[in-house]
Amino acid sequence: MKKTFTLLLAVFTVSFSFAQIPTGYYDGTSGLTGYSLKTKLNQIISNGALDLGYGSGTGGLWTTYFTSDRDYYYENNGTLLDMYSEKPSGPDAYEYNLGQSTAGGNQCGSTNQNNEGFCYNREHSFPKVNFGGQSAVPMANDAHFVIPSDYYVNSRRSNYPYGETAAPSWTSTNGTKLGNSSFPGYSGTIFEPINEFKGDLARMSLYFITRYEDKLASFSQYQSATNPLDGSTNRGFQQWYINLLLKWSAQDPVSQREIDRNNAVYARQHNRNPFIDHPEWINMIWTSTLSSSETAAFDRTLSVYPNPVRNGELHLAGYGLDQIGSVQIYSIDGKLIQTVNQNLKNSNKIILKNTPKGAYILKTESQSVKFLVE
Ligand SMILES: [Ca+2]
Ligand SMILES: [Ca+2]
Repeated sequence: MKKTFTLLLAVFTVSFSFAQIPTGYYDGTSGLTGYSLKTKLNQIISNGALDLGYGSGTGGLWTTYFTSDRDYYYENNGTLLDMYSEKPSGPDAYEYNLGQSTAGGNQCGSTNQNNEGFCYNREHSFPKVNFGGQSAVPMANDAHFVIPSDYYVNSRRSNYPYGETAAPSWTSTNGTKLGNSSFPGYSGTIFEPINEFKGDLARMSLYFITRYEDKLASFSQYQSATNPLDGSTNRGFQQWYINLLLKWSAQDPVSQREIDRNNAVYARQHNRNPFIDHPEWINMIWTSTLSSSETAAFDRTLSVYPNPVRNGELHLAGYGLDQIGSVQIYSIDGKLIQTVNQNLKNSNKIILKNTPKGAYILKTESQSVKFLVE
């Protein structure tokens, strides 16, 4: 009897914690992995999605923020939750009331000021210049990645990709940084949010390349040095950016605030961010498998020595190694075994893990090579 009750309770608890995902919303995803899962999610989250407009005065995104972006988690006072100024462990340097100034709010109007704390506006967390600007809808109006933020920090961010910097040239009141990238694979200027929100913003960018998968090829006309899109419809972003977003998503897992935000945006816009509902899908899409063309294609300029590998470590040789910031080791049937985030400029030695005797594929962003372990 007790056992039955415990089981019922477990079933109840599970169904309760997912109660906000509409029944059947993700039907058809079972058994899918890799880019076929991503394409299925594209269909699901595009179906019935509303474009509520950017909003002038009180409409569109300005209205959505009243339910999606309030602080009930830190100061817990219902002011705007701005990820570029929120200080999770201390009082914020400034806080914003929602709404227009005529109603006592701090929404930006026609005058702005070049310092923090003056007003909040709308920030395309994936920069709109990368997909055609404000007239490119529904992208430009999508609350799943267009977030409220301080006007001045937003303007300092400009169109730079997210990233990590070891030498910030500017730091905001909550520790958000601007500087040259120290993340392997990119050396341009980047914008680094605080740790608390790295996963939130990573899952927003992964949403973008899934929701707009069928439009990604058309965005290649907006390619620029600061645009991390790679022109493909499947992977979406350049490999270094995928590596960054996957790292951030793993180190800052889904929080109650993100779940609440996803539900609030869904209530308005009628579509969801699947990577908040099912964060395990991120690795299933971007790292779990090689496509059959990738397992077939090997590049002769990259080599492994010694081959076969006998003592659990290998070295890489070839042209352009100093540009490589990460490699993946796959089993011969295309399953990811190990990801090595290491700048090969510093060392070309790789220590293998979980590789019993057999054949493997080592893959960099642009090359792959087969090797044996004995
Ligand atoms: Ca706050
Ligand atoms: Ca977070």
